[in-house]
Amino acid sequence: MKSIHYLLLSGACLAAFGLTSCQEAEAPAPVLPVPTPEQVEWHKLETYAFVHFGLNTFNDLEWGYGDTPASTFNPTDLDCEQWVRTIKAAGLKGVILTAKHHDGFCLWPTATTEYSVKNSPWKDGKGDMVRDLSDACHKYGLKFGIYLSPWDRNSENYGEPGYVEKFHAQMEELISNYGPLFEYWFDGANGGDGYYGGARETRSIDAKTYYKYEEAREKIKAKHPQAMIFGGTVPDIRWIGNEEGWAGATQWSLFDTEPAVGNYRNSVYGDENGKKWLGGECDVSIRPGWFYHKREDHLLKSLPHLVDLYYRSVGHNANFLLNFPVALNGKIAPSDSIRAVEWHQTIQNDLKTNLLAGAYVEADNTRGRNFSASKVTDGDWDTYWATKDGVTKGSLTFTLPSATDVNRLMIQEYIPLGQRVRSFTIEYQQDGQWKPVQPVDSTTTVGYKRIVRFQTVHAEKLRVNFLDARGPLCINNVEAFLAPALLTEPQIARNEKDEVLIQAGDQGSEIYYTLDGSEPTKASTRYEQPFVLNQKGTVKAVAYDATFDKYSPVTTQRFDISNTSYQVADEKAKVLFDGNGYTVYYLPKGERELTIRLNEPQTISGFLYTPDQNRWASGIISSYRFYVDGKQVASGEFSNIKANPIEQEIRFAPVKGKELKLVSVRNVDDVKQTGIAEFSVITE
Ligand code: FUL
Repeated sequence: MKSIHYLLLSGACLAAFGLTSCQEAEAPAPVLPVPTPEQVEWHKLETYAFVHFGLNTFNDLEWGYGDTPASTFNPTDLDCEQWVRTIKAAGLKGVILTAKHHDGFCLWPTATTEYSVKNSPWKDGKGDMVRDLSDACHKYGLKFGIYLSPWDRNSENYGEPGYVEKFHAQMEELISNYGPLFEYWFDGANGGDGYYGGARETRSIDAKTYYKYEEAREKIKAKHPQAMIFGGTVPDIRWIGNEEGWAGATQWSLFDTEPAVGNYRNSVYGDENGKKWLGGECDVSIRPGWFYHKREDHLLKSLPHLVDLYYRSVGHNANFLLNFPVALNGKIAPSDSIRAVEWHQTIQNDLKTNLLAGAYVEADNTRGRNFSASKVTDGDWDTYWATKDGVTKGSLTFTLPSATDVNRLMIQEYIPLGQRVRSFTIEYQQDGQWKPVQPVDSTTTVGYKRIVRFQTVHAEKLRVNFLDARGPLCINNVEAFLAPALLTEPQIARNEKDEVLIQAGDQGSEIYYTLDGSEPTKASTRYEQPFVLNQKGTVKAVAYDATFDKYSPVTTQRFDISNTSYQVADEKAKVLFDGNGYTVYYLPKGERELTIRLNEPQTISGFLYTPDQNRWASGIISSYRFYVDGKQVASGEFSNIKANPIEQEIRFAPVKGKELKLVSVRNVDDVKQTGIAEFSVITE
């Protein structure tokens, strides 16, 4: 009986696929480079958290200079378990703590410097925050990681060999006492200026050699073989090249150049010809800054924004590192906790029901029965569909149990054998006709995970056509979903003529707005065309989709005095007030001062400077002085503006005046030409 059954089966195999597809076949040879088993495990984490907390928090800074006293560190209600509960509820698998940021202040009682929690009032100097957080992680089953800034603006011997010894000793304390660690972060910032034990000067080092990263790596790996090293000269993973939280749709986990030396241009996409496996990590803060600033309370990233980032990081074959700027009381603000949890719930809901469960799947080429098409739906990560040697294209066709709406497709390659797919397309069959889906972004690489979002279609069948690959195809998982609509909030801008323009994030939605501070609904004024707002005011707008009866989150935009109140000598400088961060005014070469006259004197309490928002912008101011009627009212640095070129808000004691002068003391990368995209005074 058994043998008859076998014969029948073989006959069916012969008829359906030809002989070889029904035989056991050898696995395809790896296509180099391949990830280490530890790198594979890191990819599987997908999302985890960052916490930025320290002296900066208490001094309202992004990059402390290293001169604010340790005594200013005083969280009243520090609760690392609260952080961990939030992080866990947000589905994040671990947390990386800024044990020391660029200001040099250590969150553990290190023996290497007096600049630490032991000289703060917190727990009478007996606290150890690294311990508290690692214990909390242990208790709640989260992974724990360390950020130790190489740059130290407090240390007197920064720049000399003595500092490197100290830096390694700090690392030794951290790797010896707080494991196990899943990630170790060496930040790339080396800005130069610092307190340096009172010297208050600019010091530069050669990041490639100074910190002895090769030795550091050996020490870390000896104790934490599983820890992924970020940054330095011998990393395991790479920065994605922006602090906005997204990776290119084409996303190779391969890389060639040395990330530590600052060639970040390929970072967004990786490098198909890269000789190393360096998966991308997308770091982003849930607020504009990495540290907590009360002035950013209303700038928490919206739910649609964060969900979009998930699809453009994890869905683009990269990991997502979401930062929480812990507040002054030592807790994650309730608004941030709630947002992170709703973010996680939204994604879970989007990807809840796999529509391919129970689908019949066929392939046009199969290596052997142990690599059959059904391996992509068997729920086993380590089994995969593979094509024969020399076959680098092929398609998978899924017949759905019943015709259904669908708008997401997830594909995974079996990366232990290397990253292969270069491009693919997705089609659906409706009423017997094959048509292409309309994807949100290009369908090129796959890698560990690719999630394609496309306009909802009603499909009887789905087909993935792999068009090109670096070797035989090895696909271990394909899933499809129907995610509910999530409306993006509108964008509001005011141009040089004071016209307010509101743009919807999604096609087909209606926009409603208010000018009196109330929450807009479909009963508010409908936005049809730009309108004039030639005075100070707040515009609130919402998108509404009548088909789903759904609202987007509300966008709130405050505008200060009229954009026609400013006079500039050079006509070209009008772009400073056009509400568009992509149009830039460059001062004539070598000039560093921009003078702006107001039509009438105003009481000014600050200004906003927006640097060029284009990628790889040049001419960004990093240190400034600001004058009102010839009197200097503010000076300082725009911390971290190179990596995170967001709008900068500077406040000072109110002063009445008419003539404003913004002086660039230093530009990023010391370039000669100074650029300004947007400028506004703050008069409240
Ligand atoms: C940057 C740092 O300079 C920022 O302050 C922040 O820590 C971010 C994660 O990395 O390079």
